[in-house]
Amino acid sequence: MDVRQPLAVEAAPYPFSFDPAETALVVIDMQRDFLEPGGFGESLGNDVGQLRKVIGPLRAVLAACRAAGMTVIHTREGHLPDLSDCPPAKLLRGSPSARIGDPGPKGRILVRGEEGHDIIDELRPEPGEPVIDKPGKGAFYATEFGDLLISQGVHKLVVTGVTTEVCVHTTVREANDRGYECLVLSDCVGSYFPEFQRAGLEMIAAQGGIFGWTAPSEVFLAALAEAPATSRPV
Ligand code: C5J
Repeated sequence: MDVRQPLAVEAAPYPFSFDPAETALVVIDMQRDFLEPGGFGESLGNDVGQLRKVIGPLRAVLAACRAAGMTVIHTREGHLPDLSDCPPAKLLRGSPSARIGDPGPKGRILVRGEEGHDIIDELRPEPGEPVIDKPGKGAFYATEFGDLLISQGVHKLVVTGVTTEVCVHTTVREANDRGYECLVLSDCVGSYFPEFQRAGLEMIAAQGGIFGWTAPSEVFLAALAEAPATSRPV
């Protein structure tokens, strides 16, 4: 008989319970293209410095989840070098200073294999941690993410990364529709726009948790620290 008790995080709109053995930490798009000058984020006119405050808290969460033996999955938004997986509607949208596929200081903008497309050094995946390359904003669309969650026996997600109102929201909404319960860590997700950060977090937990829960990382870390050694996967 399994006598493990789930852990509880003091979250909004009410406590989020989880078993670390069946929960994945998802780190969304912490790529140079979004966080460093000369990439996709800056080409759209954004102040990329806004996202850097996420790095410190997310490093602490990543370390704790790894130590607890939780599944850790990273994602990267980007396209094949021939851009065959980039719909014209995305490629031609707006009037950025540089478009997807154009050359930039860190290689071609938002193209797989380029320096700018990769995850920042501070949050580099460890060997064995899956990295999902996605052409869209959501992690499920046109990727192996859904199958991976099923094969790993994952039922709940702790979601982090950038940006709150775009790829984080899209992924959490996709996950919610597929039956996953998602906790979004409020200081481990970031937006270029402070007002979108606030509203984006409020939307998730509004209406009784319409598509998820939110909590600061320190509260999640406190709950994870309660995990008995025996409940940790090896
Ligand atoms: C955007 C993302 N904002 N990772 N991508 O285009 O949120």
